[in-house]
Amino acid sequence: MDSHNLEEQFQHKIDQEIKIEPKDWMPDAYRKTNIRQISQHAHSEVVGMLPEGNWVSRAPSLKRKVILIAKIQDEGGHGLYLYAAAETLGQSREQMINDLHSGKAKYSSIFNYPALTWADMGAIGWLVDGAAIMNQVMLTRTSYGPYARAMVRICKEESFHQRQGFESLLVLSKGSEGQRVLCQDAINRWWWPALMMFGPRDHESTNSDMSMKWRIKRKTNDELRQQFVDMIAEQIKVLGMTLPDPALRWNAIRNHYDFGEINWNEFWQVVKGNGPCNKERLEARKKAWGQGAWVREAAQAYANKKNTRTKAA
Ligand code: FAQ
Repeated sequence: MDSHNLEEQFQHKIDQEIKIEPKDWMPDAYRKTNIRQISQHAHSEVVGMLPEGNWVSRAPSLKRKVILIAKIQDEGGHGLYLYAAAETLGQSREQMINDLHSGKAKYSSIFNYPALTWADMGAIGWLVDGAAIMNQVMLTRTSYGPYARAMVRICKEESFHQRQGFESLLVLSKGSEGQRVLCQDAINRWWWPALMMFGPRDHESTNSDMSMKWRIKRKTNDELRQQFVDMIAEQIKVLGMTLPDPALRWNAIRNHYDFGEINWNEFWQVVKGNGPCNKERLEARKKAWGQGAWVREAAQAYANKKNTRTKAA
């Protein structure tokens, strides 16, 4: 069959909502963009452990410490499912990690901001995981089978993350004046970076057209961002706090909340590596990779030994 027919059949499958599986024929660009998105998603989960990891030893109670450790561990697990999903497309894990360390592969801009106070743990859970879920629920229906299936489990865990974050902020919001100030300050600092997680505006999104056609993405960056604003603008009322946006108001004609302009210059600066913590985050990942070398070597030696024994038997 010539490549034109193969592409037609491929698109027909996508349009019929039939999942694309690892051994199926797929256009090169579909494979590449899935490797790009899934690996960057995996990197985000793993780098995303760093801002919260910094607070494990300073959690205010045993209960909060246990919750935080469980959440961070989940994020590490999400990274692993996602690396495994990307490997089914023929990319080695080592190559993906090298691309992260060399700066070739991106990870979410949000993890280049510092977690300055305990209230940030709540704000990250509520706003960062909240934004992540908004995007990931859509991805449970993405066209590439292994990615879609990984997302189903990830979303279940992320919804616990979001709820624990909201509950943690709720406690602060009902606490002392000092706790209320901490809570509001964390919301103020995480709000705009959380909106940036959805990516550039649609007209600047270079990958969206093809990703929508191939149903890798099923909603655009701006659609998801609007959905997130509409959800959070209601939830903030329960906290009795405010969002740091004077332009935020309900628009009865659009049936959505209007909101202010994102600082796109800041977004692109962070994406290019010039955010407040970019260097620190990459250094931490490289150090962890180096320190983990003996674990990888030991696992490889054990696998080789097992293989030899099985063959001999
Ligand atoms: N940060 O053409 P588009 C989490 C890049 S997981 C950095 O619109 P696309 C869990 C983009 O890669 C959070 N770079 O791109 C957690 C592209 O560059 P490229 C991560 C960004 O792919 C919570 C260029 O800009 N979630 O938080 C960002 O169609 C708490 C043009 O953009 C995912 O990765 C950004 N924010 O749409 C963990 C979900 N936005 O690659 C720990 C899967 C855009 O061509 C604690 N990914 N860029 O060189 C996606 O849905 C998509 O990749 C988007 C971007 C929506 C992120």
